Amino acid sequence: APAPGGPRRGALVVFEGIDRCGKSTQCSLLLESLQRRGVRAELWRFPDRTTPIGGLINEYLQKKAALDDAVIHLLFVANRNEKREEMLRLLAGGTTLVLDRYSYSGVAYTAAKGVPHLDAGFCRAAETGLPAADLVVYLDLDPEQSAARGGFGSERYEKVEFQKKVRSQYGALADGRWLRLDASQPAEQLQAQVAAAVQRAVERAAAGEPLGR
Ligand code: DGP
Ligand code: NA
Ligand code: NA
Repeated sequence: APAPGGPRRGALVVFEGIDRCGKSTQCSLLLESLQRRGVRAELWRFPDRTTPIGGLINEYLQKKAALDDAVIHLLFVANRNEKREEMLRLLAGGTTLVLDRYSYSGVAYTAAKGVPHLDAGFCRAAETGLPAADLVVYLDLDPEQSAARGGFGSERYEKVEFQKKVRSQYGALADGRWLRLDASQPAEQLQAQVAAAVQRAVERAAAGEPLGR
């Protein structure tokens, strides 16, 4: 339970899915609805391309830099860890964090490459120490459909064949905190389901359910 009179912790809500599944739209809609209801909340995205490490990741994703698969993976991990303390501080102070991608992208995208020494077990171990999501909203979409959406194809991983492998990796990650939604639904319909689940996660966090690792 929270300390008497102390702040009620915020919830860690993570959006995951293949490229162009509609995560960014749903994240923005959610942030607006939380703020309208007076819930203190921030929206972050990973990778955070604004840090020096994020700059390297950006060059890799834009195919301006070639990097070894282990090296780029560990840069993504480092990019999450460089925000770790700030995440913990905000959550403890009562701010709900909405993340557009997080550790689950790390596991799904790197394991999808099929490099033997970078399997899902290795990727999961690399995330140890980061706070676990209270709720993962997984927006499930057929890669053929995401490919038909605007902008698909410009960055490194945006190829239908690879996205199919990412989707199957995501399929193996689901646990009790995972809400799978059909991302082919209209955005408003999807948002209603997201908002209901997030409301429950925010209430559980405020009631003192401990943050996982
Ligand atoms: P965006 O979400 O549009 O900023 O794109 C980020 C891209 O990077 C997307 O294709 C998913 C991928 N990605 C995110 N995190 C990781 C990670 O930890 N490892 C790998 N290999 N790829 C990641
Ligand atoms: Na992308
Ligand atoms: Na995105």
